Amino acid sequence: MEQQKPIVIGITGGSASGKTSVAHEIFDHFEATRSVTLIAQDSYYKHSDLPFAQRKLINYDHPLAFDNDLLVADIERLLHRQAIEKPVYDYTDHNRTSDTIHVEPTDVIILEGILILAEKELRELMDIKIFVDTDDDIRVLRRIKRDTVERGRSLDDIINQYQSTVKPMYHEFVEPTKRYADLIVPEGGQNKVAIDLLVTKVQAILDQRGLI
Ligand code: UZR
Ligand code: MG
Repeated sequence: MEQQKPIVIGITGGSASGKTSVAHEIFDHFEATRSVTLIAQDSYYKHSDLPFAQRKLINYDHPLAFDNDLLVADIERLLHRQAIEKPVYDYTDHNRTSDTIHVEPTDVIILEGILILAEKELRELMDIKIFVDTDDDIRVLRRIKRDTVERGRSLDDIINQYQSTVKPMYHEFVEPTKRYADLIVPEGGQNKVAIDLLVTKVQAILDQRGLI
């Protein structure tokens, strides 16, 4: 019998909105019982040959910063039950590394990133589209905490980036994609009711497709 189409869940929202947390909550729920893959659009930032000082200045919040062609191709491969070599991005170096991670096809594919709904081709591959909506002040505070600890940034760098690209690009490109979402989830990973509803819906689609 031909295998049923895997389910693709898209999770977007501004930087530090809680996308990754929502994605992990769903991942953790299904991991024990079936195959799940988590793909971050961040892994698909374009490779750059520019020197570090110039790479630092790239606008990483613009749709053109991503290699969306490769991302679409990889999701399509997974949908055809073929394995992919997922790129690995290094935030401290502002570049893609030469490593890749081998990813086998799975029944559930969770795709998360700031601009996944900005791309029509990507939207069309998703069964459920979620926008995580968290106030700007909360996001900037989270971003300061995260980027100093996890991404090797100084407070000055974070503030400069926020003012020069993160905030304007959020309003120009990210926030307008809310219109494409099936569901708007306030406050990300803390929202247990929304996560329960999502998990139930994902399960219903899996059952419907006979992916049990
Ligand atoms: P999330 N980003 C960097 O700061 N440096 C890079 O080399 C690549 C990306 C940031 C990017 C964006 N922007 O706001 C954020 N800037 O990573 C997206 N400036 O990641 O959604 O996890 O916050
Ligand atoms: Mg994230």
